[in-house]
Formats: sequence, structure tokens, C-alpha cells
Amino acid sequence: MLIRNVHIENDASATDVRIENSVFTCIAPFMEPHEHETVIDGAGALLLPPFVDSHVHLDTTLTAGQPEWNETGTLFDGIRIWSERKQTLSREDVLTRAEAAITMMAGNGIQFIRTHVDVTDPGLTALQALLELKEKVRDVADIQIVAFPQEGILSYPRGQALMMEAIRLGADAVGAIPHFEFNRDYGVESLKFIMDLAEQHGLLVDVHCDEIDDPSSRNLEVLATLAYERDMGPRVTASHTTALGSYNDAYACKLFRLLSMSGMNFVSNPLVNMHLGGRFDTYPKRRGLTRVKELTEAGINVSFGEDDIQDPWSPLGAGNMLDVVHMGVYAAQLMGYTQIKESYRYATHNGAHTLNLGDDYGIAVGRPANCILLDAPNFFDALNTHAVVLTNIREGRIIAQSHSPNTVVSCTF
Ligand code: 17E
Ligand code: FE2
Repeated sequence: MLIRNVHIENDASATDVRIENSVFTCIAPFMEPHEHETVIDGAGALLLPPFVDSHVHLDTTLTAGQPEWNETGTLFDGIRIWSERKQTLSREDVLTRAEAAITMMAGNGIQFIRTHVDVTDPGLTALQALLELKEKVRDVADIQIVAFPQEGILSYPRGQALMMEAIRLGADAVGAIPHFEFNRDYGVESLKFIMDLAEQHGLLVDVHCDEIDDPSSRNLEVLATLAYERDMGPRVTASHTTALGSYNDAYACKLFRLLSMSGMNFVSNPLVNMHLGGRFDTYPKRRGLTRVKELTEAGINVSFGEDDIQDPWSPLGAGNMLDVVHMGVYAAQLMGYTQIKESYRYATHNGAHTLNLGDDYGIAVGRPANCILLDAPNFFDALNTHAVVLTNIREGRIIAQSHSPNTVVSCTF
């Protein structure tokens, strides 16, 4: 396959890209097609590595309104409503909804997904269904599964045993929710428990960490200390960390030293954090986001996730990382021209780093031929026009295509 006339990652000059045997084999301008070679005319559009959604819940997706709508918009009502919906889960129910979500995501150029799956369920129904789905959708997306204890590890009956069973069944990563445990000690203990598990089993770690507007929620320093002392930082992710947006600056300054030393990754979920955050404030009302800009400026890896696609936590969600990045640049005040143009990194390279994808990711000769063609010459324009993904290519195969909307305005002035 030959993709002609594309701008790779905002590069001002256009080039061609050749794919053979599922890998990129040549990147150079003005290549001539081989006989019988498939040719895609890029027409000066933007070629990016595929989008990475580094934080989403595929088990809860497309359940909004079941059994009730979350009218308060708090995290806690989301947990309560999901806890009821969870009682009715079946394998078919989870598979149908998660497949629909992955189909939406494929249409929007997402090929790498880290999903959290609630394991505070004695039957582990959702986990088993998603482990099955992970294999089924391999040709469309890579899925990493985090064993996520939504109702706590020490605060939920047999929470520790369920985490261990989830690992035995094949989870890729272990999660925790220290700010939701009954008390601070349980929070700390839960983090030690999962870091031990991850170390013993060679697993990744991704913690829902301090997702609360409470400046005294300080589990992040515990997780960072464990990651640093065990030399596990690059394999560990702190998701949400919205309390960091409420810490005082003196404490945050001291904490940033440790965060840098730890080498940990951060995930922010701008759509959902803006929606769930600040719910107990009247005015002034907090934005509910972690310190995305400051973490980035400190050289710490931050990636973005959609978190929810129409579920008890968020009624909206279309499986589109452009929505996430759009909200992210506004909410984190990353609105300088270069910041906007480079913001695709939060949903591409930074996500790949969080997921530990290594050399399997990126548009370079010798790497798997995964890429997406966006209907815009650069990412600044792509974000402004909400550009469609014209072609989604995975291992050299076209897996989704869209047409440019080409709206014609017929009124005259
Ligand atoms: N569960 C949780 O604890 N936090 C969230 N943001 C979601 C689920 C979506
Ligand atoms: Fe989440």
C-alpha cells in the first residue's frame, strides 16, 4: 500500500508512506506505485499514529439511564447507580455494549485502549466477558485490562481475593481506589497490596487515585513513594488525581519532586473530571482537573482518556478522542497556538507511553503499519473543525473509512 501526499504529525512538508507486509517500509516524498499496489491519495491531509484511549470503562459503557439517570452528577451517585446495574450483568450484555463502543472508537481512529473493569463482583462477569472480547477484537484494537475494584479492596467483602482471582484469569494491570476506601489506613494498605501483586506477577498498575476535590486526599504521595522505592515508576499510572488540583502550592511543590523522581505516568480525563468535579462547591467552583499543564512542563508523562461512554458517570460520550482533547486544552488552559497544535500527543504518544507500548507504536520504518488519516492539514485545524478520520489503517489493512463532510452553504450575502 502507498499513502501519498500526507503531513506526518504536523510536518510542514508532505511525504509518501509505503506499507508492505503489515509494516512501514519507506517514508519519502514522490514515490511511484508498484504494479497492483493499493494507493491512497492523502491530498495533503494529516497522518498520525492511531489514537490511544488510555482510560475508559468498557464494562459500564452504554448503560446511561439504567436503572436511573445520574441527576446529581456526582462520582458517588455514579458508583451507587452502577452498583445496582451490576447486579443484572450477563456475558452477552457486556459483550454487546463493549463491542458497540469499540466499533465507535474504531470509526474515530482509536486502536489502543486501556479499560478498567470492575472486579467488585463476586462472579467477575464483566472481567470474563472483556477477556474474551480482547482476543476477539485483536484485528481492530489492542486492549489492556485493569482489574479495577470500584467499591474498594479492603472495604468490599473478599476484595483482596477478587483482585487475586482477576489476576489468575488474565488481567494485564491492577487498579485501586484509595480515596473511596472507608478510611486512610485502608487506602494506604490497598496501595501496598496492589504494588506487591504487580511486582510478584510482573503486571502494570493503574490507580484511580484521589478522584475527589478534597485537598487532604493524599494517596498520590503514597503511590509515588512505592513506585519510586521499588523502581516501578514507568509501569505505574496515577489516573484522575483531581485532588492535586486542590492541593496548596507549597505542598504541590514538594510533591512534584517525588513525582518526577518516581517516573510515574498520569492520566487525566478532562470531559468527565470537568463534569464530576466541583459538584460540592457553590462558588468559586473548582475545575476538577489535575495539574495537566504543570505536570507536562515538569517533564512528567500525562495522557488523556475518555473515561465514560454514556454510563452512570457521564451521559455523553462518542468514543472520540478529539472531544477529549478539545475539552482538555480548554480546561487545562493549554490554549497557546503551539500547545493546541501539539495537543494530539495527549491522545497518541503520551497514551502509548502510559500503556508501555514501546517500539510497537509510531509512524517509523520497521514498525507495525498502524496510522490514521485526518481530514485536515495539521492538528490545530483538525481540532478546530472536528475533523473526521478518513482512513483508519491497522497492520496495513483499512479497518474504517469516512468521507469528508463537504458541507455546501448555499445562502448568499
Ligand atoms: N469509577 C470511578 O471511580 N471514577 C470514574 N470516573 C468512573 C468510574 C467513570
Ligand atoms: Fe475511571
